[in-house]
Order: sequence, then structure tokens, then C-alpha cells
Amino acid sequence: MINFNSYFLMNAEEVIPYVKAKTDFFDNEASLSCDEIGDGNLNYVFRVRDEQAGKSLIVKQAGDTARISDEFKLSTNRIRIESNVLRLEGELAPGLVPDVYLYDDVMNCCVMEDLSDHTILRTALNEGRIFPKLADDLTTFMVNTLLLTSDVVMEHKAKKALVQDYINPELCEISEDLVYSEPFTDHNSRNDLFPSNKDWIEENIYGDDQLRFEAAKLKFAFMTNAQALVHGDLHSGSVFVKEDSTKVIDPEFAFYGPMGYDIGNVIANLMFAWSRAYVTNADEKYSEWLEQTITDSVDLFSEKFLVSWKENVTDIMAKEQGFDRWYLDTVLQDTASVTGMEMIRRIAGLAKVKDLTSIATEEQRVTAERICLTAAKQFVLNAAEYKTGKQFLEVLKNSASSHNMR
Ligand code: SR1
Ligand code: MG
Repeated sequence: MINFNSYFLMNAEEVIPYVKAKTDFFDNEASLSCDEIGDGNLNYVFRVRDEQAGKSLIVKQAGDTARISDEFKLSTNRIRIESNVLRLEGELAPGLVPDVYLYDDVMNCCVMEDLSDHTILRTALNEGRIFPKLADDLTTFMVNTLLLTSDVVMEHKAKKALVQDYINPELCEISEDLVYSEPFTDHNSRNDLFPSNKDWIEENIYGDDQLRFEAAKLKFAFMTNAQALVHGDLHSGSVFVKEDSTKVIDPEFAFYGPMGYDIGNVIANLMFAWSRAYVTNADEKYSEWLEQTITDSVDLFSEKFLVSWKENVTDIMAKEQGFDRWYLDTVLQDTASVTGMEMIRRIAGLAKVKDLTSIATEEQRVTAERICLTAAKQFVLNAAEYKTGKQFLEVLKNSASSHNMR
């Protein structure tokens, strides 16, 4: 009998006795089944089910390399970060993350609520599905988790203790490389470019000195601005949705960084979905909903941020007249920059998004990528100009008009 007192990577069969030994979620006599369902880049994800009782849970286990490649050596500490951040986010943004049942620091597992009645947002967007509450839920999540973990709200020594607790060097290094370096240099020779856009990217991304200079500034801001406990990977693969529910998952990249990193990731990934819809002539209603969701994600964030600021800010100097708007403007500037950086890295870098890679025709994919990259450059080069949802959307739509294929 396995006792789970020392770490090993489990297979699906071993997860069943693990769950029985470590939790009392299922009846002792229950007949359980287990499947490995992970399709992420880093970890192993198992769903354990008691069909008869209609109960299930998720076991997520971290290995010491990335699931997709042994090239990424990673501390299993990321599953501690994920478990603890999910619990904290659950307190700050109730109902918007899965419940955590157990964190096991020996087996490096997080046992949590099964959300199999939800769909991954990216998959749902690629199917053209509409989620009316999405912008409202995501902006509540971001305002609550970001503003409430920042220095303007938290007692400063408590905040610094969180900075220390969530220091996340290996996963930050992945973003430093994949988001902030390689898409501009390909110095590790692993960028994966769509062949028909290779020359265009070499000229317009690698070859743009001003863009690379701005990217360099942003890299060091990402590494040094310990502003709030960010999710750190808030793309549409990190959100589960159903009609009336939104759940943010996978905060293993969490660390103290710039608030705009999360908001920019949300906007960029909605823009991928819009670009796909644009080049494939998707249903108009769907595109309109996406446009509204992009504008609302910026504007609702700003509105809720200012309201929450009034209610929650404790720092004496942060209460100075006008400081709230000034601070928000810096967050929006970072948001624009990160929107651009995320759009660039998912096309010119190693890690891709299905929204674009699954576009069926070469011409459509070439156009979608160029729409995103042209908009992205505007966001990075002129980040301070964009303060409203309408302005963010205009950049994207203007870029689409300049690459008109209709
Ligand atoms: C090796 S990890 C590649 C990407 O997957 C994660 O979800 C992050 O976005 C990371 O950049
Ligand atoms: Mg992830």
C-alpha cells in the first residue's frame, strides 16, 4: 500500500488511493474513477469521480519540470503558491475562484473543486459563445485582488510579508523570457513563427528599435514594481465560464508585480478572440459582444477601482486629492503596455494561442496576426494615450481596417 509520505509523480490509478487517504470528500466505500485531464503547459491534472454519488474533485500535481518540456526546470513551490493564492483570492473575490480542499506540501498537490460544468473561456470563445457577465466578473476579480493587496490599502509590513511569501523566481523567469525578451530577440532560437508572417515579424518586431527599447523598459518594470499580488497569467485559458458563472483558475504565476499585468492579459486575449472573429467573418452579435466586453473590461475596472479606492484606501498620502486618478492612470498605462506585450509574445514567441493557430486558412491567419501585432505596437509605443475602453478598442479596429481583407 502506498503511504504518500514522500514525493513521486502519480498516475491516475495512484490518485484514487491518494484522495481516499488524504481527504474525506468521498465515502470510504465509494467506487472512484480517475482520468488525467490536464492540457496546460506545466502540471498534471486529475479528475476523480464517484459516478454513483455524482461527486467529483480535481487533484493538481506539480512536477519539477514543465509538463510540456524538461527544458523548463521548475520548483514545485508553485503549487503552494497556487493553493494559497486561490484561498486568498477566494476571500477577496468570493465566488470567483474554485474552492481549495487541500494543499499537500509532500506530494505537491492541490485538491480542489471540480468545475467540469464550466468550459475554458478560450475554448468557448473559439466556438463563438457569449457570456454576458464576463466583464463584470473579471473586473470585480481584478479590482478586489489587486487593489486590496497593494500598499495603498494594506498595512505596509503585512504587504511586505506577502511580497516575501509569494516570491516566485522560476515562473517569473518564464515570463521575463517568453513575454519580455525572446519575442524581440529570439536569442534562445525557440520562437515559433507562422512561416507566412516570418519576414513581416523580422522586419516589424525584431527590426523595430523603438519597440525593443520600450520592451526593455517594460521588462524591468515587470521585475521591480511590486505593486499588488497579481495572478500573473490571466489569459483566457485561466478562466472557466458558464452562462452565469466565472471562475479564475491557475494562479501559479502569481507574484507581487504591476496591476496592469493582469488587466493587459485579459484585454489582449479578448483581442485575439475578436481578431479571429473578424477574419473568419463570425456572427455579428458575437463580435459586438466581444467589443462591448473589451470596452467594459477597461471602463468597469476603472469605475470599480475608484469606488473601492474610496472605501478601502488606508495610506495617509494615498488620500491626497487627485492621487486616486493619477494612480489609476499609471495602472491603465501599464495595462496598455501589457496588452501589447501579450499580443506580441503569443505571435512572435514560443507560447501560442489557439484563437490564432486554429484559424483554418493561411490568408486569414496572416491577417489576424498582423492585426494583432500592429495594434500591439501602438499599445507598447503609445501606452500613456489609452485611458478608456473605447480608445483601446479603436486601436484594434483601426488596425483591422489597415489590414482589410474584406
Ligand atoms: C512554459 S510555460 C508557457 C506559457 O504557459 C503559461 O500558461 C504561461 O502563459 C507561460 O508563458
Ligand atoms: Mg496555467
